[in-house]
Amino acid sequence: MRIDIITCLPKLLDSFFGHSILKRAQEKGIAEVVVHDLRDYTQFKHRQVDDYSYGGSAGMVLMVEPIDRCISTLKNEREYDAVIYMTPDGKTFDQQTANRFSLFKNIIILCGHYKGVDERARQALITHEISIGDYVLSGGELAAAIVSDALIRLIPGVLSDETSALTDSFQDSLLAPAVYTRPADYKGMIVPEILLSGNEKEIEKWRFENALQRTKERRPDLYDKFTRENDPDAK
Ligand code: 6GU
Repeated sequence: MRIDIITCLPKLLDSFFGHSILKRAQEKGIAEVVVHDLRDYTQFKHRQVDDYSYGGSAGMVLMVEPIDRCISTLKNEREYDAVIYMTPDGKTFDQQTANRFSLFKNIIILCGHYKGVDERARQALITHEISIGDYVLSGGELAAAIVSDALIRLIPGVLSDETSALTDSFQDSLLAPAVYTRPADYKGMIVPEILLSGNEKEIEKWRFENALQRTKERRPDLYDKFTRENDPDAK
């Protein structure tokens, strides 16, 4: 997968993609993240990429022209499956969307800033508008990093234990069960005995029940959805 990220703050993203799983995925050639500075695509002096909003509402708006030039340059180089704009008024990102997007070969992610981007850039160039939740960030960079991380870790070969992405919270609409490591007794807090038993079938059963219980307590909305979808008498 290749992800091209367009931003006015490229330095904000460099360190994030230069570390851990994301760095290794890039070294293995499984994923490639290329960060583009929107200011390289403007024809205005002082590398200006934003301007006052027509009609006079507060805040600066990213201009359509440099965005168009940057996206057009990329599209001339290869085909893209999606051009995603990170915006708080987009569709809320979730694991299902991550699964779907992780199958894409090439994507562009445009980071908004200030008061957003000129509406014409959204209409003419963007295929998907994505938010990461109901709160406002000062820019789309962190959101783009979050979406990229969620996609890249799903690509086969990125995680060393390939099954581990399948057992994530949300992957089967339940939260993940509790996990423990050594020591088995820490200050009197003991690991559930079944996990030390070596009985794989019983352990699997314990994990499922733990996941179910946790989901019921922490996310009743997910729990209700899960029980509805898995109730043989329903529908
Ligand atoms: Cl994608 N961008 C910004 N600026 N704020 C957000 C967001 C995105 N998602 C939630 N809040």
